[in-house]
Amino acid sequence: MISLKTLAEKLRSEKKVALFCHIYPDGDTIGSAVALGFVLSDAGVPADVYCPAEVPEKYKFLKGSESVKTEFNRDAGYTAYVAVDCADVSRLGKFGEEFTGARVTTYVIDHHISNTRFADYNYVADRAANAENVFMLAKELKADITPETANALATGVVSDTGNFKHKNVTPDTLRIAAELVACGADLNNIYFNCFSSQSPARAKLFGLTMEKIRYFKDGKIALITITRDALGKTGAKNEETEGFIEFIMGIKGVEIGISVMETDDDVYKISLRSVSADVNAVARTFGGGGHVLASGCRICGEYEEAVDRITVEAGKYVSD
Ligand SMILES: [Mn+2]
Repeated sequence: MISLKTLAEKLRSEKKVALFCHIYPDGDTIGSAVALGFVLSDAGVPADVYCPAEVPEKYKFLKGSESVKTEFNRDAGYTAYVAVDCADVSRLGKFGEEFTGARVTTYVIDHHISNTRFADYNYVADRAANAENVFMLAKELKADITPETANALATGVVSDTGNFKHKNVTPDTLRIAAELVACGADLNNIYFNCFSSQSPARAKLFGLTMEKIRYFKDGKIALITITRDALGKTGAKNEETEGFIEFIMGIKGVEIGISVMETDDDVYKISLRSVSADVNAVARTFGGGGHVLASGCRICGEYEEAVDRITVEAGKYVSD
């Protein structure tokens, strides 16, 4: 693990940098990477942002998101690769091999406690959003925080804190948010784009999904299932299910929320949320991880079997 100061010094000495977002891109990985691109450019180091998937519709309002690339250009003369908001190399998706086999210096800038430190230089600080780490780095680099940079960073903070309502919010989160607003971040616009604005297809999928909530452990565990069939029927995209799991956490008595998304035949992407239980530990049992109150993993197998395995494991962490 390196200090912020060392990270800033090392990055400043690079000639050109490739920044990588994670699979199933969220507002924090996109916002952090786009902002870091602006910050590094301001510090005299040109940077390109790569994402293993298209930038989700809801983040396209961000200036800089239009330049995010999905196909890697190895001949661009990069001297360094930086993974942004990625807890482990699998989060890089199709760029994983390029990153691990890199002949250039690799860096990790992340905020997940489960981070595996898979780069040459790793900066991992347990802040609510990785965008906060990028903000601290920008200050260390004495880079100009333009309204564009502030909006990208604030999007990271807003999206990883559920608009400042998750338990991960600290006084520092709010102090950083205040500075971002002072630099021109428009929180109202960010909230609308990240949380409020939705397609009719998403609204329909929401209805179908919530109609079939399943309960375990006397209602202490609530589980939703997002099938490919429902996605197909409604026309909603996988990424549009963001926020579904937060909704079930509002159900009285629920301590752990589980979302089971069918991504392939007998392959399920599991997301976990909790009021206080350590769902990072639950996810780790299945080779995943994340944060204490929000984590995820993947389970392969038949649907009922996958549900059984995850609910039995999560059941060990609910109150008696
Ligand atoms: Mn994040």
